[in-house]
Amino acid sequence: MKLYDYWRSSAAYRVRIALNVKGIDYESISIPLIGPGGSPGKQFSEEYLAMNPQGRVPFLDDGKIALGQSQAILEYIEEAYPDTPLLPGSAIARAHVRSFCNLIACDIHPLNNSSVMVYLKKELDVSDEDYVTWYGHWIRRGFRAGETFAKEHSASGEFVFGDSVTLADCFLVPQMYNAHRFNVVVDDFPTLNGIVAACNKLTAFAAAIPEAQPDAS
Ligand SMILES: N[C@@H](CCC(=O)N[C@@H](CS)C(=O)NCC(=O)O)C(=O)O
Repeated sequence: MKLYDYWRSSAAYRVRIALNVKGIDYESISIPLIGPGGSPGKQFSEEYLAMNPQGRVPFLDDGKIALGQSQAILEYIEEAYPDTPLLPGSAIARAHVRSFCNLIACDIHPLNNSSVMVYLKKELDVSDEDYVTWYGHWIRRGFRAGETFAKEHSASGEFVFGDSVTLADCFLVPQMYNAHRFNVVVDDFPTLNGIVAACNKLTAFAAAIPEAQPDAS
């Protein structure tokens, strides 16, 4: 199992958490997204693009499939490696978990990922200050809905969906990490903060944090 990874990629962080929760051994292959002196990263190398034309991380290769896109990767892992399920049993509960995941994966993250930041700053001359305002706006808008969702669904337990870890937690924790990285105010999301604290007490989550990765700098 090879994971093309980067310590600060929140999309790769989701996959690291899921692999750890399921106890799947994997080799992390670092694809530095920023080259020396701010030059283009290794995701744009000919060798990497030949394997993953999207030029992004994460990318997973388990010898049976070579696949990009964290959501597709996570769904594949869940189906191919069903021990320690990360999706609940009923169709309704699974749909709720996926809805929470999409809130982060489709509505928050694409507006804030590194390529958007580079484009806003370099091509549209957006200042650092305005970029941080933009970043926080999209996180807070998504988290307002996420807080309401989590309050309703986590009522019986510590995690987004009650008393066991699901894919929803794999998406929430990296997004909260990014919020802290950019000093976004998140104090008014007590349910989300409580869930993140509970997750980070688990070894699977602690081992996935960016600073614990071999390529962290
Ligand atoms: N929708 C993709 C997003 C992947 C993505 O944007 N990854 C970022 C890091 S979090 C990346 O590779 N950025 C480098 C670039 O776009 O040049 C997923 O969920 O895997």
